[in-house]
Amino acid sequence: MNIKTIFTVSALSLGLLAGCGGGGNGNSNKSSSTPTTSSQPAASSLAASSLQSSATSSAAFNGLVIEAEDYLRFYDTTPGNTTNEYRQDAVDIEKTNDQGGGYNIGYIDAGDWLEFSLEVTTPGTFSIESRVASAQSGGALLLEIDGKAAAEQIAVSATGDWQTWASINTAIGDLAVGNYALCIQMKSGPFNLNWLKLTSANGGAVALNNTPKGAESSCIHPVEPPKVAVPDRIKLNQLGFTPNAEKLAVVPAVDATRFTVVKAGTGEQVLSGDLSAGAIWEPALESVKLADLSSLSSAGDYELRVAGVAEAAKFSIATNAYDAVNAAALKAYYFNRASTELLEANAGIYKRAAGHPDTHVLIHASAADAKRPEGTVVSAAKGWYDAGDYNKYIVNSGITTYTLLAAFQRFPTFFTAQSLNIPESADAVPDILNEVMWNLEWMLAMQDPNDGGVYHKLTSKGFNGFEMPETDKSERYLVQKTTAATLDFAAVMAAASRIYRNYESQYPGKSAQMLAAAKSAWTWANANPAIYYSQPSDIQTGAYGDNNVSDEFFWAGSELYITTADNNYYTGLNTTENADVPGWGGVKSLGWISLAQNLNSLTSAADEALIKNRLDTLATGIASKKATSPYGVSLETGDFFWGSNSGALNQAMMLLEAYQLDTSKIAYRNAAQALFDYVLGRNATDYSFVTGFGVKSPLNIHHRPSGGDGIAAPIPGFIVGGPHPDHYNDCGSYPSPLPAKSFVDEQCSYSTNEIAINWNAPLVYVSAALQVLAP
Ligand code: 9MR
Repeated sequence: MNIKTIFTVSALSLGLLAGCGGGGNGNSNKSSSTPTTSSQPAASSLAASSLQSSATSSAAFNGLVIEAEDYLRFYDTTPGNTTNEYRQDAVDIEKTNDQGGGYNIGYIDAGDWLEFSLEVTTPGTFSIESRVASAQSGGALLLEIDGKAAAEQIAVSATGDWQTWASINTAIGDLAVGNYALCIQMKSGPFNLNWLKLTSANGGAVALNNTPKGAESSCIHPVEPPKVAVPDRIKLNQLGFTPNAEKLAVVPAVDATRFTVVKAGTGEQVLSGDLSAGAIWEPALESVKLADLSSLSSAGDYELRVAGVAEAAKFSIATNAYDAVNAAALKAYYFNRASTELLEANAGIYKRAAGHPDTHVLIHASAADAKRPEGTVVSAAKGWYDAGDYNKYIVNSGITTYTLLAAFQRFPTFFTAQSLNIPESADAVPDILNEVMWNLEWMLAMQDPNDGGVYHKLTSKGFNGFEMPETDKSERYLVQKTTAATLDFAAVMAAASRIYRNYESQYPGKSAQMLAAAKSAWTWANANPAIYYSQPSDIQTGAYGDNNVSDEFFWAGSELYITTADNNYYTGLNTTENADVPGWGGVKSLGWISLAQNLNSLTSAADEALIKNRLDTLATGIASKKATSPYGVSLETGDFFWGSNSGALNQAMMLLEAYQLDTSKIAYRNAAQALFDYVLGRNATDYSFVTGFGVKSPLNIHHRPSGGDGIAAPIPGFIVGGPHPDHYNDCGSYPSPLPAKSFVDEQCSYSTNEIAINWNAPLVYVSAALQVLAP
């Protein structure tokens, strides 16, 4: 980025068009480049004398066409040159199929800009025609004259293809005689830009100037550094608390030093206390104080009041505070089932037809071998859709399915008492295990019976539109067997085999089948220890790529050891591995969790003290961050990544695992409660991030069924990904660049407002755990 290039005129074929019309039709293949963010740009510039102008004479002014590729200065947010045509700086220029040929600017991202210099020779009222093409909607540009907006931002909607061109005419008003800098500010991409044409309806005339105006480009707008703010409301867990939970609220750093709590309705004061000193929480640059309401433990409805804060915060205390959110978070899996109709009796208003039978799935070239050549038809029905899309990915299914089983293993009484009203609810199996079985059956079908290897994903070639499952008829494929998918599969199957052993009469033979599947997957992975996912060129869906599988070996080895009691698996483990916060690409802690959960049945080969220590060390670190946080939560700036809410909940899950090994460590439970409070409202966005729960929750989630069903309210019980500052240009603008505030409740925001099965799973675990462990 910001590559300053020596530019010679001989390298150019200068476009000297004076008026192009009509839309070309092309088929160039284009996608937007990987975005990077950057600080304030420094302009790159051309030698002033190196360009010729394409101005027409002012005597008979018929319009001035400015070829986009003939900019004088530019800024490009992405490093490198994707196309290497025409000029070799960071701007991506490609040949155009538009009428008149030549070149267009492509791979446009928000933040890019191009600068030209105009010489108005006769005053007049001017318009600018922008020649654009895009296969997607959502592009936008802003025309600036001398650094000031010359018109409203121009939306670039889809033209049908990257080389199907359309003109957008924009009035820019009066210009007097003189020299002006024209800036094309790219406000959101991707789209392509071929040229701009200036015209005047009342006799004005303008020519191109080859010298950029001023030493400093007026296209550069200094970015105001975000300022510390005092929030305008109290933030707390919008679902309330169980009686013995630590109950913290974040309060704006107003002058008041005390808080009071009154009973809702009667106004009777039941508690008052000191607020903590004001401090700034860095991820949101918010100046806040903390109110500790923990000494209040009687069930009821309350209001927290602080002088100087306009609105009191309502909250409640109940022993079953998290029953409903837990059941909804689990029921969300039912709503994301593939290959089945959702009946009104179970799904209510969210009933829908069956989609994606997945009984006719093709082996993709990347997965072909002698026994299953490309195009072989395989059946791999059932399973859950991964997220807002309709594809099914083994790596992400691995951690998801396991986390639900781990929740059941820890809290069997809680889950056995629960009824989700799913089709299997009447049987003798806890609903959570019925639901998990829906995905396990699909996972089993993802193993190649010929060699034990497991396909990475079942997917269509690209993401389909926002339609209901039954209307998506895209061909679906099994793509590439990988070591990561095979090991995740082995781990889940070994763990599931232990749990479903107790349900042999309901699932005859399943436990044994799963263990055998785990073993053959393990064998394949050891024979193929480094086959990493590589996205084939014709596939565009989620990658879940992972080039380090030491953690997957650790997890799978741990599960096979626990299930088989074969010491060879344990001695093969790299027990120098520490525990960390798990995620789809980092799963070693799932092994540590299982070892901890099964301490009573491990062979003497296992080092009990070591296992406990691994979890305890991690929990100590997380709890100490919470202890010093102005928000009373362990999250720091680095914790705001894609799916940050699941990062928070996975931290909480690890804390709660450590707490259950030593229930004197109440700080671990409190730190977990804080993270749970965070996702349910004690955060810088004021959202409860779970659909249908809390005072203010996301309405426009990136979830195809919720977007396509014609029902305003999204399906309840899904946690959205949450704030993080890298937006991949998915939506026009975000309310703040600050990590903890970078969230928008828009369907376009797949980077912050999508839902995913691996994000819901720790919500299920943590909501059950906190209710059971702090009654
Ligand atoms: O959760 C995934 C996140 O960690 C990655 O950064 C992101 C980009 O690769 O993909 C996320 O997973 C998406 C998956 O690839 C496709 N289905 C939707 C998932 C959630 O956004």
